[in-house]
Amino acid sequence: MKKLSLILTAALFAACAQQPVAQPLLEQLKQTAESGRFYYCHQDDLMYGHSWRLEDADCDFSRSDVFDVCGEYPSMLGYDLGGIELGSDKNLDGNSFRQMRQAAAWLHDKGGIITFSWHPRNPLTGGDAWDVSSDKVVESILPGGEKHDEFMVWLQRAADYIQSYGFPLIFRPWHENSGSWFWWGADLCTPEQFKQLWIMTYDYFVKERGIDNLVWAYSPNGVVDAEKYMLTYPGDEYVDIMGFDYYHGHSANFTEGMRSQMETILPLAKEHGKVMAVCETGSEGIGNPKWWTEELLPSVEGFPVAYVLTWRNAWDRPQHFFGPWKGAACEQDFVEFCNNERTIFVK
Ligand code: BMA
Repeated sequence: MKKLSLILTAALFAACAQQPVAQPLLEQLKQTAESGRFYYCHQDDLMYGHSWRLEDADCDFSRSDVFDVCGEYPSMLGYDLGGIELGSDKNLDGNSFRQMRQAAAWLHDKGGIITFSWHPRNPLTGGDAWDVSSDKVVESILPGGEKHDEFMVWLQRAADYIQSYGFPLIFRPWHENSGSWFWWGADLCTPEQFKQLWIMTYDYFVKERGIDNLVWAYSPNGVVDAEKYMLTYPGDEYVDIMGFDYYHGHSANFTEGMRSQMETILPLAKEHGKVMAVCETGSEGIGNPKWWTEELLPSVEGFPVAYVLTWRNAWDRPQHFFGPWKGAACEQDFVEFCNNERTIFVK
């Protein structure tokens, strides 16, 4: 059983992306990674779980699939901004933006950390984030593009929401860009356009809006080639975390596949003075009941990673789960994972 210990140290002002308010969080992530431990993060935890979800009027956020199984909460929550760009009350998976903020504050008060991803709609076609029918989308939203002004309103809405949190957060925009399943993916824009998109986002948030509570995470998917990883890297000034997304099934052996990612990224993270993290992972439906201790833990063994995020437990798709839940075959194994000395949970 472990308690989350918050280690806040004096700020080290290196040449990196984070702003003063985010600095203690970044230091905490660095020190945690160096200590050999990592935060366990679960996407959409507290909002819903396998076969349950919050009602709109709910303001008690104590239910959690993770807690149901091990009696402790994930030390990190992953939430998604998808839908905020349109001014919606709920995100793309039906979570209320208000409740996400309340639940995040609830876990933050217990020492927890929040990380945001963003699956925004396609600003050119009107489709969703997965609409890759045009390779002109990124171009269209960059300065001078036909959708630039509209897209700046999307950024403004996302910035307003993030600003309403008032405590440090991890922001992981434009993720999995090494694949081509999102409109900002590898085959849909040039590396230069991708970097411009990132820098435009950063400049608007940080320089124009003065948002100083974000730690910025860069997270391509499944890249084992250092040159490819760096091809779309926006620059040290704009990134704090060098992470990656990698799922079970990407290669024949998950553990080896994960380790190859980190063998590529760790030297880069060291060279650039960044923190490494597993920004998204999981095995959909967790076929191996010992996945947590037989596959996930060995995959990060010996690597300094600040956190490991497993994706969501959909409440309406019984096989679409990546975390534990009461009754799942992996229940007991997850308790062992929770009790392992490396993992950090919140009581
Ligand atoms: C995907 C799936 C979708 C979901 C999306 C955004 O991986 O889980 O069902 O809508 O992420 O959260």
